[in-house]
Amino acid sequence: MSAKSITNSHNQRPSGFATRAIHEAYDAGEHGGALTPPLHQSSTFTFDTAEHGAEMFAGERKGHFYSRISNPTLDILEQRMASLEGAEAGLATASGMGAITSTLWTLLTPGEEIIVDKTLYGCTFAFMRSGLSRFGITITHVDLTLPENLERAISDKTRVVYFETPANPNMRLVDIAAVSKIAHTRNCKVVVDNTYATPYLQRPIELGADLVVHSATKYLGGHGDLLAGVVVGAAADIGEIRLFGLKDMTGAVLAPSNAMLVMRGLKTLEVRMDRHVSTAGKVADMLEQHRAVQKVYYPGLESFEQHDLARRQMSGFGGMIAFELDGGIEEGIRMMNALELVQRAVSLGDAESLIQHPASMTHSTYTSEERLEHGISDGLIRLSVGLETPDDILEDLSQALDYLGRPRKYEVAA
Ligand code: 4LM
Repeated sequence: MSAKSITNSHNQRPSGFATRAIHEAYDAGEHGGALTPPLHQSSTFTFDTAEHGAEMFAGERKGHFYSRISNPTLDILEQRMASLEGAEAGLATASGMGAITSTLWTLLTPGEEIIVDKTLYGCTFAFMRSGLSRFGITITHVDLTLPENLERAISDKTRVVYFETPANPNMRLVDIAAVSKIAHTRNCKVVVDNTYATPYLQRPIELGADLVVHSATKYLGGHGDLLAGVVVGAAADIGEIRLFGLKDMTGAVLAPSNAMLVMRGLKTLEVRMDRHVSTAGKVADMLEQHRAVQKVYYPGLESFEQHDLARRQMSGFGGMIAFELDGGIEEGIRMMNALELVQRAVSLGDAESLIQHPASMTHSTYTSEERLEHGISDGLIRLSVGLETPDDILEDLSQALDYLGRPRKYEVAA
């Protein structure tokens, strides 16, 4: 699969990530010199003749005719995302859930099986358990952190293998190359939710995955002012998801004005991610040292169980951290309530640092037994490290942890 990408005209090398995030698929010269792509706020597109319309519907002529199928503004975003992920084609959707549901309704039919990792974002888990399963699809949860588990579980019924890496909320990683290799021996499609890492830090298609889904609401948009989703992959797969999953099954079409905002976010994705990563590294170190903190889950820490895999498949460790306190969730709630700068809110990847409690918020779609089984502890706290001045974030978290008044670790040991 080859990425379609702009190239540097002097030496023909492919343009860099940031250049493509800013320029891919747009030529100002074709739009009266407008630096920013035009906003095509139009539901429908006119035909020169009735025959022209019929040819469009028959797929005999290219072009836009109704925005539930395609739109010129979304087209630029879709091509940009395909280029950034190293995919042939892309499709924009109204939300991350719109991308996931449009994709899976397309790939699966009753009687087939989807194998999914143990840990998923709460609504993705709910869609599998209460949505897909109602329509005769078998959902099998397998611990994909050990790829050999897939080898044992996969069967002739399996059509799709689906996972997040890093996983929301406990940061578990899945070896994309190893899992894809096993899945492909049985002709299964591999779908990776790359929301946490973004294509700047991890490109699943280059590692063997077939399709990548995103909640563009998070880092891609980056400013907490929109909902959006994206799926990228082979042109044939994306064409099917567009014409069946999106057009007929979900109708989860992205508004052109929101596509503009996602494209604005993409222009600064690289610089924002560099900052998220560097501050998150400092925050993870501070948390690990703090006397009130029992365990920190951040792929960049040497103590992180899958640190070697993180170094292999990611070019940076991301901006998301999960941690548990010695005093469990009672102290977690006191700590969150003592924060002054970090905002108590779900979602992630925004300029503002955000903190939340998965068991009672984003992952309350799991029953408490399911959370136990799926590795989401009740004491886990999730932090999305924002773009504020790093020392201000560190100080706010430190003062909230100090407020718990725990003795220093060496005092406990003494
Ligand atoms: C949250 N997450 O965790 P839309 N995939 C992943 C996600 O984290 C999310 C979605 C898909 C959170 C929302 C409240 C890994 C969402 C779904 O919200 O539909 O754009 O994305 O805090």
